[in-house]
Amino acid sequence: MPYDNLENVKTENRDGVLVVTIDRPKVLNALNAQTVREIGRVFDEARDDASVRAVVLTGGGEKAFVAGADINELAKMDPISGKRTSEIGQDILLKIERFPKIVIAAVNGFALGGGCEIALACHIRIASEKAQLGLPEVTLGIIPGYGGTQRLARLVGKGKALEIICTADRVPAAEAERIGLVNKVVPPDQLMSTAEEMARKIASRGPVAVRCAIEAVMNGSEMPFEEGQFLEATLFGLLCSTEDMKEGMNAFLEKRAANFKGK
Ligand code: CO8
Repeated sequence: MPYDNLENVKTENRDGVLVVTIDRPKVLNALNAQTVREIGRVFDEARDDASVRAVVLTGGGEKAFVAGADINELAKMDPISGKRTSEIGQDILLKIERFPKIVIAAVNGFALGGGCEIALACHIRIASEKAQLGLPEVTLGIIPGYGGTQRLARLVGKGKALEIICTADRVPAAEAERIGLVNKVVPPDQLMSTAEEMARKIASRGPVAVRCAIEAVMNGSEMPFEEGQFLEATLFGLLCSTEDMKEGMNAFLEKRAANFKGK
C-alpha cells in the first residue's frame, strides 16, 4: 500500500491535497538518512497516485519545518559517504522540483540547512510569521550539499545567496518574503489553511496545463532564453491536443465552470 511503513514522515490526503509532514519533532525534524529515503518514497508513490492533485510539505511539532541534516550522522562522514549522501539528497530534491503536481512548502518554523534546501526545491513557499530560514552549514565547516548553493543563488541572486550562506545568519520570515525567498508570510494559525487553499485552487485548474507550466518554468529557467521559449511553444502546442483545452475553452464560451479530466 502507498505510504505504508513510514516512521518519520506522515501523510494525509485531504480531499486531493496530500499533506506530507516530516515528523521527528524531538530533533526538530532533522533529516537522517532514513527520513530522506522516506521523503523520496512518498514523492515516488504520490506521483502515480491519481487521488493526489497537489502536495503541501510541512514539519511536525511547533518549532521547526526541518532544522537541517542530522548532525549526529553528518559528524561521522568521510569523503566517500559525504559525497554519496549529498548525491542521494540531491536526487530526491530534484524529484520534488520536477514533481508533476504543485508542491507547496508550508514553512512552520526553523528551515535550516537541508531543511531550507528542501523548501527551496518546492515550487512555492509559504511561511509562518515565526519561521526562520537559513543555511548555517559554514558554522559546521561544510557547505550546503542538497542543491542549496545553486537554488538559493537562482532565487535571490548571487550576492544575497553568498551573504546568507557565508554569514550563516538566519533570515526571519518577513525578510525572506522581501528578498523573494518565500512567496508569502501568514500568521502561524493560518499557515496550513493558506497553503491548502492555494494547493486546492491550483488543483482545480487544468492538471495537464499545470504540469506543463511547472515543466516550462522549472526546466526552462535552466536553459538559454530561446531554448526556454522553444520548450514553451512545444508544450503550448501539446496542450492544444488535450481534452482539457477543449473543455476549458468551451466552459468559458458557455459561461460555466470547467470540468477538467486531466487528459
Ligand atoms: N541534527 C541533529 N539534531 C538536531 C538538529 C540537527 N540538525 N537540530 C536540532 N537538533 C536537536 C538538538 O540537538 C536538540 O536535541 P536534545 O534535546 O537531545 O539536546 C533538539 O533538537 C532541540 O534543539 P535545541 O535544543 O538546539 O533547540 P533550540 O530552540 O535551542 O535551537 C536551533 C533551535 C537554532 C534550530 C538549533 O537546534 C540548531 O542550531 N540546530 C542545528 C541547525 C543546523 O546547523 N542545521 C544545519 C545542519 S547541516 C545541513 O543541514 C547540511 C545539509 C546538506 C547535507 C549534505 C549531505 C551530506
